[in-house]
Amino acid sequence: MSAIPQNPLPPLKDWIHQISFLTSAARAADLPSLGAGEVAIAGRSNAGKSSALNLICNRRRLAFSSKTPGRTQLINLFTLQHQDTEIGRLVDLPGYGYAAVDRTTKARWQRELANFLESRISLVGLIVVMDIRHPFGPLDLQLLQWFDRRQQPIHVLLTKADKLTRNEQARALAAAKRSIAEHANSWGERTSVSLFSATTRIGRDEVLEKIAQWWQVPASQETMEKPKKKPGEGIAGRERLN
Ligand SMILES: Nc1nc2c(ncn2[C@@H]2O[C@H](COP(=O)(O)OP(=O)(O)OP(=O)(O)O)[C@@H](O)[C@H]2O)c(=O)[nH]1
Ligand SMILES: [Mg+2]
Repeated sequence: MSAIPQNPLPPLKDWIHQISFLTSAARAADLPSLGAGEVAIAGRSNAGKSSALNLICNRRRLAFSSKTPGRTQLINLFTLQHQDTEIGRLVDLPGYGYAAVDRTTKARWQRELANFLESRISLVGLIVVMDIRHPFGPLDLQLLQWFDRRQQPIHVLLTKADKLTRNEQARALAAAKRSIAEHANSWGERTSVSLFSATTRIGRDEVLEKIAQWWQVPASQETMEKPKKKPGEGIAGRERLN
């Protein structure tokens, strides 16, 4: 009996908009545990995480973005399915460093975040969203340390790049690369960085390439025609629902 040919996956950038909300939880322990590879999106409060997620997915209000810092206080899970298979998940994490919450709440959020980043089994990669004007603050570095135990890839988005001139953007990108190189013996080794703006849409293709790599799916027509997997890239053991 001949095998039934399976439909190939379309390039991710053409269908990631089909992603849908799965669930929210205040505590990592309350999230569904089994699932496809998860890419978490973390960053300081108000850095632009939800806006980045919306642009990545080409959706206006998948995640709520807001002028009020601290808006995202829950862990929000989004799922992308192709036919009956779950391909990947995106996780919008609560922002850290929001000044206007009391210390107990802040400590609780930080504990949840640390717990999630250190022990969430299905994570395959981390996107850290940083305001291009204030990247690599102490809390960002702390987050990168928490995640470092996993030895997994990280991509930094220097967002709100539209607030700077081209020259300033280039300087900020070079400075970010230097900050990463300073940690070449730990998380820096696995970290890439790019400019991003939810307003001008720059950087979308680059971050989609990363997500596609981490989910092990084709990113664009070009990557389908020219597979360019480097040795050691891609995450083994992606979990599937079925
Ligand atoms: N100019 C500009 N503004 C942006 C960009 N991304 C986000 N913003 C604005 O920054 C503010 C915060 O954006 P959010 O996407 O809600 O940020 P967040 O990190 O999800 O915030 P919390 O969930 O509160 O931690 C909003 O007013 C956005 O419109 C960008 O690329 N350029
Ligand atoms: Mg948010």
